[in-house]
Amino acid sequence: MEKFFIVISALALLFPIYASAQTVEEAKEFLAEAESRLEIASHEYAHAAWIAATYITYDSQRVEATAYQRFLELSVEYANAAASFNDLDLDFTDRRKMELLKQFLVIPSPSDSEMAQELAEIGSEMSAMYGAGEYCRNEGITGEEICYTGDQIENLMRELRDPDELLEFWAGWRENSIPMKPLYERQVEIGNMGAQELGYDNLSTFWRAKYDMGPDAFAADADVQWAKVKPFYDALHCHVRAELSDYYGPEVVPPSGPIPAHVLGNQWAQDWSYLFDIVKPESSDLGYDLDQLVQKNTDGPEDIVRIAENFFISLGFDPLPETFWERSMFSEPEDHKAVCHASAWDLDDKDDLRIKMCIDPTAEEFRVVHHELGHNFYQRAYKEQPPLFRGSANDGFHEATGDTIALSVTPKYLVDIGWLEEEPPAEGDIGYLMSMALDKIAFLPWGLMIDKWRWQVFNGKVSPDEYNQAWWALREEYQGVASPIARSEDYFDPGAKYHIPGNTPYMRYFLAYIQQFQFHRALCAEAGYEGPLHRCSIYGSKAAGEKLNAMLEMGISRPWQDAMEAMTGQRELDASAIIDYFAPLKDWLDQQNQFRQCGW
Ligand code: X8Z
Ligand code: ZN
Repeated sequence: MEKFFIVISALALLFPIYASAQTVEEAKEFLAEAESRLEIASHEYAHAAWIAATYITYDSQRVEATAYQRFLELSVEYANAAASFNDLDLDFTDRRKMELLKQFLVIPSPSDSEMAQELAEIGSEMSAMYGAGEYCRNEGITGEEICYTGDQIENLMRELRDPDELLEFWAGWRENSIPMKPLYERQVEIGNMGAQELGYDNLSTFWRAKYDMGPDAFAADADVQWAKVKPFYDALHCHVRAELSDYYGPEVVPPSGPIPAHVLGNQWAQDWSYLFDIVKPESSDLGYDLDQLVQKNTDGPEDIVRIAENFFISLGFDPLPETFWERSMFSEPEDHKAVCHASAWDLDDKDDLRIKMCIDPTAEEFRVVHHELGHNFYQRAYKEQPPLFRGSANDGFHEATGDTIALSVTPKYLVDIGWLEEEPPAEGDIGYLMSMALDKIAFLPWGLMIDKWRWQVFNGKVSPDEYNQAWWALREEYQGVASPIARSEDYFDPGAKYHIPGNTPYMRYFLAYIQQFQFHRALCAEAGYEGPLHRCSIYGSKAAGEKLNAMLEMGISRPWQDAMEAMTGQRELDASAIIDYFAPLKDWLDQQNQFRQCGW
């Protein structure tokens, strides 16, 4: 009863004129006011969040939490007020804005100031815990204590091949997330109350309601796309497990069952690219090593970013503004803690674009830089839209844009920019496809299982005393990956991945990894390319750039299906593009696996 009173009084204060029967005119006024006030609050929050992410201190977290609380409360008030216009007959644009207003936040709080404050503080605290996380051990003859940041451990685990060391870093990093568990539990509790106040069953339906289709239809479509790619994943898993078992011996990697999670060349076993040397096809030499090329041809982090920027410029996009270079964070700071996980920022919806990343000269991070710039060029393309339409068609589109460009980082492109003398012969294609599949195909079940876990946590199917067990059950079911050591509920292994404490939905990456191949196929056609998709580079194609820009400019003003159609002619997510792209590799894998027992 009391809560009801608080809601009404807050709304009455904010929008006295909307309390009685509403008109279309009032709805328009309401939207104009919401857009303008939320814009101001979001910019204030963005600057505080930038400081908190690039300079982790007690005070920067306090300032961020306060700014976020303001933004959160305002968003919740407008979201609730939007519901009061539900029965009004509005035009397409206004109706869409009302819906977007309701779904604006990632985790809504209930309209209760104390809970909004608690939610904001939990968010800051967990992000800072993740960003400041480290693993320390005594080393050398002096036994001196050496500490490794999360970013340093991530880098080490790419190249390390000693299974004991790998296990030590793997387990050491997961000590950091233990204290996150009670915070996470409480965040879910408050978020569920917030979602319910907005008329959703829980956060699971709230998160799945953002895709211009019903929440259950969305989840079902993801399963359908996954089912199409799964045979490919199974074949890759089978080959990789066999080669790893040969390499490490059956005591470390058993030839059957799931693969232990610490030996896949990545802290989270989400990208297997760094296993290339172990699993590569002997008969098909890739002909070059992108890690070495990046090291040889670039001179520090900023230079890597300039090369990626140049790709976008070649498509007809304007160069990034001077402030991008002045204000971005390209390297891990030496004298203070920062959140190294890469992100792209737009601080004023005009031109204050930045990235925050601890760039190392590796092939993986070269791709990530393209990924991040994709966000920035998208943000700039939709900045002319009204505030509520400044967003990607759905969150998968934001994630797919830079990756689509990175798919054009082919041997031909490397020749174009002078990094390679000549294109390797077609016999190297299987090697190339293998290197790409270790990234793109290996990722998909991970991309899917993270939010499957969160959906179950949100809707109560998984309770806090089952968090870790449910996590590992999904990792085994989808990825065929197992924990190398027993994990009890004392641990909170989901928290060892940025997006859980950072509260970033993850289905966006699953979608992106599928649709980037649709985008690549469409842009290659637009560029007039004919030939196998994996050899296509759209570098320098103004036609492809225009096509891409036309879609980016739409922002989220139309259902994503319209944006997909504008770009690809298709109105749906379609895994056939990724399957076509990798088809030659599938035949090769099937041959390799002929006499192997696959599955786990
Ligand atoms: O988080 C990211 C980007 C920032 S939006 C670097 N990615 C996911 C991850 O690292 O887990 C890109 C691929 C998946
Ligand atoms: Zn991203």
